[in-house]
Amino acid sequence: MQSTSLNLILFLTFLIHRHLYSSASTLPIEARPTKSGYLPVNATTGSAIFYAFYEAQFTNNTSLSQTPLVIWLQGGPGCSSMTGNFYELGPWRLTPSGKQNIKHLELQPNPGSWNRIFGLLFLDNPIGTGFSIASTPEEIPTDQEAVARHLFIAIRKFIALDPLFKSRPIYITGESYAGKYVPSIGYYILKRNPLLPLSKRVNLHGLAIANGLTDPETQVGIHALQSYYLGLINEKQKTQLEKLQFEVIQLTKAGNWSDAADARNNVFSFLQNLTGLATLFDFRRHRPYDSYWVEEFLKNPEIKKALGANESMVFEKCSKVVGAALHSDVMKSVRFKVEYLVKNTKVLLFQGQCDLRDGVVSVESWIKKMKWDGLEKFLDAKRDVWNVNGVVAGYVQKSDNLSHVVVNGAGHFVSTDQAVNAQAMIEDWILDRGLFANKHIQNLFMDL
Ligand SMILES: *[C@@H]1O[C@H](CO)[C@@H](O)[C@H](O)[C@H]1NC(C)=O
Ligand SMILES: *[C@@H]1O[C@H](CO)[C@@H](O)[C@H](O)[C@H]1NC(C)=O
Ligand SMILES: *[C@@H]1O[C@H](CO)[C@@H](O)[C@H](O)[C@H]1NC(C)=O
Ligand SMILES: *[C@@H]1O[C@H](CO)[C@@H](O)[C@H](O)[C@H]1NC(C)=O
Ligand SMILES: *[C@@H]1O[C@H](CO)[C@@H](O)[C@H](O)[C@H]1NC(C)=O
Ligand SMILES: *[C@@H]1O[C@H](CO)[C@@H](O)[C@H](O)[C@H]1NC(C)=O
Ligand SMILES: CC(=O)N[C@H]1CO[C@H](CO)[C@@H](O)[C@@H]1O
Repeated sequence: MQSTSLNLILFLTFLIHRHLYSSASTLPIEARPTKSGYLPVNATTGSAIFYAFYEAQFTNNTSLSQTPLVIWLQGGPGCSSMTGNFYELGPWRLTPSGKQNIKHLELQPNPGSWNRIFGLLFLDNPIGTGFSIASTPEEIPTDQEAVARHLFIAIRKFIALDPLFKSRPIYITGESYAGKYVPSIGYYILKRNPLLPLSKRVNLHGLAIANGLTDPETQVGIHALQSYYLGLINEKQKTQLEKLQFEVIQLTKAGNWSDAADARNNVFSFLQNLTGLATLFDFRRHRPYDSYWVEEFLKNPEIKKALGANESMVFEKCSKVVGAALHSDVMKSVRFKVEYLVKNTKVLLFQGQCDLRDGVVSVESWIKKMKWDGLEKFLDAKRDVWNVNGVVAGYVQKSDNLSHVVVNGAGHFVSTDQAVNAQAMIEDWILDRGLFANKHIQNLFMDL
């Protein structure tokens, strides 16, 4: 498999200020996906979801037919999962290096890749995003039901690619705006499965959301307080920000969806202006996240060819067209879907601690509002200190099917900041190990 000392230089050299490429090479064999290409979602129109799949690096004696499959969905709305792939949790990460303004992009093995012991599937979702094809702009989903319908078709098409995929447990994960997508596809699968013959069901085993936007009306209410207690704004500014937040909530309650989404952007714009931070995605950063490199990398025709992507497509990290199609969806809540899911499958909510957009306080604000029998028990559960290799990595709170993890030393892009810890978390959660072990079973053994 991958040698950790391997360090491939792609000679994607260009002048940083003028964006001129000097030369380009193709994707090395080692870094190519196991499978990649298109999953058609509409035979009539030709719209299709682009995918890149990386098989598990180690499967030990577990047969491949039992090795979990993890699906990753980027947020946005309209941002490509290739950011997750090449900047966060994929097996090969782009790393800019070099002196002065001549930069090389290097692909380096990611020690925190999520495909160490699981198959890992990146989907560019919805159509129109990344390398995915929307035959007409009108076909791009404008709500979560349409997003889920396409994803369901794509996932089933993917499973059909290999007879070994059918029995593998599937975990659907994602970040940020995928706090909408993940519950929506999970809900859709659980509602559809019983109507289908066994052979056509999606073998869903769990859902995980990183720094997610799920219940926006609740989540938008916390920014003033969070920033105030971090010392980023004073009391007068807190009051001003609270007023803007209240406007978003009023517009949402009135069902004025588009204006509500604009008003939410205004909250961030105001907070940005007050704090002067490089990015609200991580209050510690002196520069924004470098995910821009992914876009440069994927503009290269040879790389597109190696990935099985349509070579004539111009890759954009985030699609404005998709963003616009889902603009009126932004403030709509999918909390009710999580309430349903947590009764029927396991759910993990995790956040990097330093995110000011969809961080810890933001997610906890809607967890508290869940209509769920297990909520009281969850809120009362012990919050464990979570160690990785003897160092505090964060905190884990778990009760029944719901797990909540705070990842220390991370912003919005958790795996970019804490790759190895995020890998430890996802592996333990999927395999019910460590702090994610079923507690009452553990106690049972201790009594013996
Ligand atoms: C495929 O596209 C056609 C034409 O736009 C539409 O009528 C049909 O509902 C679409 N099917 C799916 C599954 O989205
Ligand atoms: C796989 O199974 C064989 C036979 O049971 C055993 O000898 C070997 O140590 C196992 N390998 C791993 C990596 O678990
Ligand atoms: C939506 O809110 C705006 C104010 O931001 C207002 O001008 C507009 O009339 C509202 N639209 C509807 C349909 O209520
Ligand atoms: C933030 O500052 C920019 C640039 O000065 C300005 O255009 C924008 O209106 C400001 N946003 C808010 C909400 O004040
Ligand atoms: C690739 O994309 C272009 C432009 O979007 C489109 O015209 C063409 O049909 C696509 N080719 C294939 C093979 O899908
Ligand atoms: C947790 O999910 C399982 C399915 O994985 C379900 O059978 C169980 O009832 C759920 N537990 C609770 C307390 O809702
Ligand atoms: C699922 C599992 O137990 N995977 C193990 C397979 O083997 C590698 C390398 O020995 C271990 O690191 C994994 O934990």
